[in-house]
Amino acid sequence: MKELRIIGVPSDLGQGRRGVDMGPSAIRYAGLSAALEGLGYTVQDLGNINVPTPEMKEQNQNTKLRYLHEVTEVSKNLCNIVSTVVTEGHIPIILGGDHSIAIGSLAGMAQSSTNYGVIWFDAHGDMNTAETTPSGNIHGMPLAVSLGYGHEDLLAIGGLKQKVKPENVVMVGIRSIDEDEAKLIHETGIRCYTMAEIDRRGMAKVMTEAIEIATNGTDGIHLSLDLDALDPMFAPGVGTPVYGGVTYREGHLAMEMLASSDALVSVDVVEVNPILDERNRTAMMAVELVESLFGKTVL
Ligand code: Z70
Ligand code: MN
Ligand code: MN
Ligand code: MN
Repeated sequence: MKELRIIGVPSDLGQGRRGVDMGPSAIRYAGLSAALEGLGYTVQDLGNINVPTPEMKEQNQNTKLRYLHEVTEVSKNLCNIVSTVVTEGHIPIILGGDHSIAIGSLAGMAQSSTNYGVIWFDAHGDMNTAETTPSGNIHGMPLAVSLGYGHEDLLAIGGLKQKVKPENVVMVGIRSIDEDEAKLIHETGIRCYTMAEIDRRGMAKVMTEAIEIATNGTDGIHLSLDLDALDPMFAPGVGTPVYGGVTYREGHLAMEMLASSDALVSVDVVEVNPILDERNRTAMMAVELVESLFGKTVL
């Protein structure tokens, strides 16, 4: 059995609201390591990556991308650590932080293979570029960057421009896309399972297809799990909650189906914000979902 490595990235540089930098602590406190050890895994926590706080003055830069320089540095460090973990044959579990950290995790994965499928579990598309972003927040851009679209500093992380191939990328849980962001989704042709489609066809069918697309000719699946994919009823502690999300049961079903696929190679768990949470519920939800992802069943 593969061993698991936990990497914390306490970054809130990719978005406008403080608190998400405490995500790794909250998820650890909710019992992540013990839960995974309880499933029989060998788990090693590698601690946190060093991340500057937003109060340290943002480096002067002529770009509307907020904290571009700092996000770039953090992403390079994460890229190196993820790459080492995967080269050693282990599965990285990368704890955010906001979703900008996925730039570094996917760059790290791409060091050993540019042939991973990606399941982007999110309310949002995260497919903005400098041209389309309404906010300047880099957490709205990581999927675009990984597909080879965006600021050259972000594309250069890890040395290759395109980290993943659009034909093996799927989005699940989508219900909030910016007007200009939609164009890039159509242009790249990535498969986007909106909440409307999940409602019509059911999570089981959607995940069967999603896993098929993400494993078709690939070396495995990277899951990027943004907790705001879940309905705020089950995951209130996120910076940008959107009504009408994935339910508790649909979320677990999706993770259980991924576990059965036996194709998971790496996972991000992002956007847990303890300041906005209720008694650490969202971090506990995150741990529960990760347990299902790594094979927890009733019997
Ligand atoms: C918006 C933007 C976003 C996560 C919000 C929001 C993006 N599309 N991503 N929460 N995880 O600012 O680009
Ligand atoms: Mn912030
Ligand atoms: Mn996201
Ligand atoms: Mn989101």
